[in-house]
Amino acid sequence: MKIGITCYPTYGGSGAVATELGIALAHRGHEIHFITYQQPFRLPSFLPRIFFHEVDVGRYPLFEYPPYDLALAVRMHEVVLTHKLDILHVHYAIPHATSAWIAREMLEKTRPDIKVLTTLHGTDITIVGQDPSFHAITKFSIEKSNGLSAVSAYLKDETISAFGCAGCRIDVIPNFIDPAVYDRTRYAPDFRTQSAGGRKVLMHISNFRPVKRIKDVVGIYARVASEIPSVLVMVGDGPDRVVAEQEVRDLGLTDSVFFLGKLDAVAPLLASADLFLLPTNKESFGLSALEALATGVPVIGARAGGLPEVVRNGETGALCEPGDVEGMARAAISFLRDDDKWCAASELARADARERFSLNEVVARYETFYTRSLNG
Ligand code: GMT
Repeated sequence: MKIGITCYPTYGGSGAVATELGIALAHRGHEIHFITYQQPFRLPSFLPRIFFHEVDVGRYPLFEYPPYDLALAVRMHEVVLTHKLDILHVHYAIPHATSAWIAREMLEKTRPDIKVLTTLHGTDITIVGQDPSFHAITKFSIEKSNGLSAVSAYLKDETISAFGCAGCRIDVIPNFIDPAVYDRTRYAPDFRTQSAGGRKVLMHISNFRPVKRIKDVVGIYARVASEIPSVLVMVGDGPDRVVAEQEVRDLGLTDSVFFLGKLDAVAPLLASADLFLLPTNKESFGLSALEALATGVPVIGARAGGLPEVVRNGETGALCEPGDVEGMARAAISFLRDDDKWCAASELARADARERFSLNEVVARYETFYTRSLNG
């Protein structure tokens, strides 16, 4: 198949999943065309059967808000015609599903067979899509897609309750990991040996947006650190990084909290972690948590959104009510104090991630999703 993939190419789970899906599909013989405003961050410079088409919005003094959605639609239209694509697969509904719908309308006469498939990832449904400014267009674009998938059953249910989507079929296709990459035996635990000085390592990776409850991450760590020699490693960047840095200063923890900024490859770093913290309000899936589990790192997080579909509470980690910083800290301490408990959770996490979320199985489900839409 010839598949166009559109996603947010910079940092974020949806862009990571979309890019790794494209790479895996190319390995399986499909031709992949990324149509994005920047080279996707997880895409290496060259891979066979993978092409990158940059969307250039241009600049014009009249445009205080350059119409990216239209530039994207025009680029999609052009790439479909030039490269004879079968499918446009967009990740994150806004504005990608809308641009793809426009492109399909433009192709009505020349390529009436082109299919638009949309994968819903999270805040496109739970936050942005429900904002009154975007609700109607999100509902419209979802309903106009030829196929829909959501990364968790929770997100599927949210989509139906927020948008109705009468008659929409939504396939639940979870996110995935490459077991060969998320394998702690492959990497030297450099952070642990060189920066943690024998202390336990707690880790958080995100784009530091308010939904992530970054202050809770620091709060959990502060309670753990008062009982167990440990460090906190914060990976990523975003609007709440300054909030977290201030909280760390206020709590006098600057010597043991490390802000590493954005990193492209997190697998080697995860190999140094003892616990992963993800107290997000409503995580539709929690790709970073899955990457941690696959690396054998138990996850402490919120019993909300799709995270309970990823983390087995009490087995591969612990989930508490959102905002229950005390409870999460107690759970973290119980894993860090008991080596047997930690080892059992770590091994189960690694095995469970491989059993339920391995790249090959999940990518095959996307292929079925594609084939069904082409035949439908
Ligand atoms: O929806 C977002 O907030 C952005 C998106 C992203 O690009 O990182 O995150 C969502 O998609 C990821 C990949 O499917 C999921 O692992 C995240 O849980 C989800 N984020 C939220 O639901 C907050």
